[in-house]
Amino acid sequence: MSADGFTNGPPAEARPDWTIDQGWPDYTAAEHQIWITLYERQTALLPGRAAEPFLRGLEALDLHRSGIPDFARINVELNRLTGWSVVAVPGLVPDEVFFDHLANRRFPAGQFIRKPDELDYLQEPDIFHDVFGHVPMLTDPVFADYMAAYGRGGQRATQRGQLANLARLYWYTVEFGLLQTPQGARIYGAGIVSSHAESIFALDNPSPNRLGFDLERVMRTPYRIDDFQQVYFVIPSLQALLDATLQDFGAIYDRLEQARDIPIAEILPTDEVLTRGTQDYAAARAAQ
Ligand code: HBI
Ligand code: FE
Repeated sequence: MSADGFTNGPPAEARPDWTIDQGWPDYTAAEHQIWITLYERQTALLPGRAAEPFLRGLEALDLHRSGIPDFARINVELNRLTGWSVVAVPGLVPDEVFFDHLANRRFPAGQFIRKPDELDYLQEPDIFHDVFGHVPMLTDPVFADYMAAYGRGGQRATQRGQLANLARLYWYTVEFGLLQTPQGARIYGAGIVSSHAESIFALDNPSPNRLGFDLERVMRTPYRIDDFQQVYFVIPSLQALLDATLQDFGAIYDRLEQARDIPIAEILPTDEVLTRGTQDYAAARAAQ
C-alpha cells in the first residue's frame, strides 16, 4: 500500500491520468437543485467577506447558470483568462497525479455532488467545493501561477520526503487562506468560501488566531481536517504569496528537517498577530 492509501491505479471507468467524463447531461434536476441551493446560500454571504479576485472570478465564469456548471462551457473562459482548465475526477486522486495536473494547469474536480443531508459538511471534495470553491481564484493570473508553482513544488517535495510540510502550505493558503485589504481581512481559501459556517467563523469568531503569513512558519504548523481552523494566515497580497514560492525550497527543507512543529494554537514572539484568538471554540469542542 502506498503512503497515501491508493493501492492500485485509476478505477476502471477512469483514464490513466485519473480523469473521467463529467457526464454533464446526466445530472438530475435534484442534483442541479443542490448546486443552486448551495450557490445562493454562499453568494448571499460573500460580498464584503470574499476577496475581490474570488468574486470577480465567480462573475467571469457565470457559475450559477442552470445549476451544476458544464466544464466544457467554463473552460473556454478560464482557458482564455489564465490557461487553466477543469478536469473531472471520481474523487481524491494520488498526490503525484494531483501535482502533475496542477503543474500543467489542470484542476482536478470531483464530478459528483453532495447529498441533500450533506449540505454543511462532507469528507471528500465534491463538485461544489472544487468548482465553486477553487475555480474562481484560478481566473486570477497571479493565483493561477501560484497553483501551477505548487504543483511543480509538490513533485519536488515528494522527492525530498517533505510532502507533509508542503501540504500545510496548500491547506493554509489555497484551502483556508485570508487576504488583507484596506477594508479588512477577506476570505479566498476554497475550504472557507464553500462553507457557510466557516465563511462567518473565519472572519468574525474571536476563537481562532489570525496571523501574518510566513511561508516557513506555515509549513511548521499542523492543521485540522475535522473542524474549523484554530489559526488562519493572512497574506498581504497574492503577489506576495507567489513571490514566497519563488525562493529556494531546498534550503527551506534543510531547515524544516531540524525544526519542531509549532502547536496549532501557539503564538510565537516573531508572529505578526492580527487577532490573538481566545481558542474558546476549540476548547469547548475538545470538552464535548
Ligand atoms: N485529489 N481530487 C483531489 N483533490 C485534492 O484536493 C487532492 C487530491 N489528491 C491529493 C491532495 N489533494 C493533496 O495531496 C494535496 O492537497 C497536498
Ligand atoms: Fe479543496
